[in-house]
Order: sequence, then structure tokens, then C-alpha cells
Amino acid sequence: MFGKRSYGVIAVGILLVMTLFLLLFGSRLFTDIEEEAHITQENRIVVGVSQLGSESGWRTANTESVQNAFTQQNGYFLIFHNARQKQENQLKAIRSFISQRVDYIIFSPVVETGWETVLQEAKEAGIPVILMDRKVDVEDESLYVTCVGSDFEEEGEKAGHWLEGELVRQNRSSQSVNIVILAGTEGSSSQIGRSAGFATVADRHGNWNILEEKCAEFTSTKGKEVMKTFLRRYPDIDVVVSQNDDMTFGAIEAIKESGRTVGVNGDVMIISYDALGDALEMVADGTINVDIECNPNQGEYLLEVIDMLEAEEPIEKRYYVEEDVFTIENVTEEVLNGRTY
Ligand code: GYE
Repeated sequence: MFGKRSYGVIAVGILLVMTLFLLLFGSRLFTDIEEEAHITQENRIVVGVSQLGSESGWRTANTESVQNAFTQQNGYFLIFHNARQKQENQLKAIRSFISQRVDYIIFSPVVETGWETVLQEAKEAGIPVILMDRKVDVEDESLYVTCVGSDFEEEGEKAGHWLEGELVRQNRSSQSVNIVILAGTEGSSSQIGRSAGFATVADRHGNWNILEEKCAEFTSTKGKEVMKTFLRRYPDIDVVVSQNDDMTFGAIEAIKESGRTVGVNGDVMIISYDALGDALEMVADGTINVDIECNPNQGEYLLEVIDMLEAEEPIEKRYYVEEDVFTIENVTEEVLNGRTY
């Protein structure tokens, strides 16, 4: 029916229609894809996190909790910075978050003082600041929106109350008791709170002699070093209060090397904080007498706080995480198996 020429004309026609179609809708199609990609990126909430360091098992668990919370799947873009225990590094990180115009700044202040100026800068840039784990000591509380962390003073009191009960149980409540304290980073909220809380209880007991409280920076190496000094200085130590498990691990080594024994059936009672998995094993076998839990799983709480802020719901100035106290009595298999850090 059609000659060779007609086939040619039809082919050219089809080509023309296709080209026209592409010209008309093709560019639309590509811009749509591009726009969508842009929107997905834009819809993600950008969070700058300044972690103070990686000094302890607790800190590692805390970092993991934050990184598992602020994921792409949850709608976040996380900029994470580790300050290696230096306030100046944290100040730099926060300033870089401000210049990158992040949506939120979360930070765990290494010490409580010295933050006014940088927090003022964040406020002027309109970036809400959320404190994680530790607090800041500032006059103007509007410099941060909220804090998520532990009640350190209560943790300190829990340690004191445990000792009160234990001395009664051992019939030693009227005898003199020699105590040394391995303190965490000087000027950090966890150190200040734990020291103050324990002191409140200790003050009520004339027979509790706090021989010395010395900073061991929340690390195992320092814990061992400072404990060695204590052992040299004081021949008769009954109780060691160590403000985190890492220092406890070091201290226990030092005590054992000095020929003394620790724990439930030992010469020296051990009171520790954090309740890391490895420490709970030592509670279970009687090496550590009591471990005051400090909960590092704060990522989920932070997500909730940001959800509330995004929804413009009113939020509180302080959120406390849940925490327990562990002795040989309640460290069950279930507790041990459930520990992920
Ligand atoms: O107990 C310690 C860490 O501030 C609660 O810091 C935190 C403390 C924690 O290095 O292990």
C-alpha cells in the first residue's frame, strides 16, 4: 500500500513527535527529580553535636547513642565533633556549627564555666542549643533551651545512702571509717554533683573521715596513678569512692598490686559510678560493692526533645534519664545480658 518514500515520511514524523515530546516534558521531568532531591536534603534537620571527648566507656556508649539517633532514616544530617577533653576545641566546634547555620546545636560541656560568649553567639544566630549529659553555669538561662542528662547530685547521695546502710549491716556504724575519693574532671557537672551529693550524706556522720579527694580525670590510667598515691599516703583505707568505672578499674589494679583485697569480702569497699557491663560483672562477682548507674543512652531523649521543638510544643528546662543502683543483690543474668555497653 505504501511506497518506500511514505515509510521515510512516517519515520521522520515519529522522530519529530518524539523530539517535541522530550523538549516539552523532558526538562520538566529532570527539574522535578532535581527539586525532589533538593527538598529531601532540605527536609533533613541538621544537628551539630560537640562531644567532649572519648575518655571512658560511658562516653563511647553516649556517642553511639547519639549517632544511632540522628540518622538519615530518622530525618537528620549529623555533624559530629569530638573535642578530646579540651574546652577550646568545643568552642571552635560550636562556632563552626554556627557559621554552617545548623538547625540545632547539642553539646556536652567538658566543664561548667566559660560558655557565655559562645552561647550568646548561637542565640544571636537563632540556633537553639541543647545541653547533653553535663550542664553549664550561666546566669542567663535563656542561652540554652534545655538539658538532657543525669541528676549527679542525686547519684552522689545514692552512694552515701548505700554506705550508710552497709555500715549498719556490718555493725560498723559507730566506728571510724576512712574514705578516699577519686574525682572526675575538675569542674565538670558529674564531678561537682557527685562530690556534693556524697558530701551531704557524709556530713551527717562524724565517724566518716574523708582523707582526700583527688582528680583522676575519669580515666583508668589516672585512676590507677592516683590510687597508688593514696595507698602510699594512707595505710588504712576502708572505702574508695570512684566517680566512674574506668577510674575504678585502674584503682582496683593498684589496690591488688599493693597486696590488699577489694569488694564484698575484701579489705577495701569499692563504690563506683556508671555501671558499664564490665563493671556489673565485677559487682556480680563481689569485686565492686556497689555501682551507681549513670545512663548514657540519651539519643532517644534528644530526639524527643527536638520533635517537641519542631512541633513548637512547650518543653521543660531539664530532662533526667532513668537510673538504678546495682549491688550483688540485684545484678541478675537479665541485667548483665541486657547491657550493650
Ligand atoms: O560518668 C564518666 C564520663 O559526665 C556522666 O563522664 C558523665 C561522666 C561519666 O567520662 O564516665
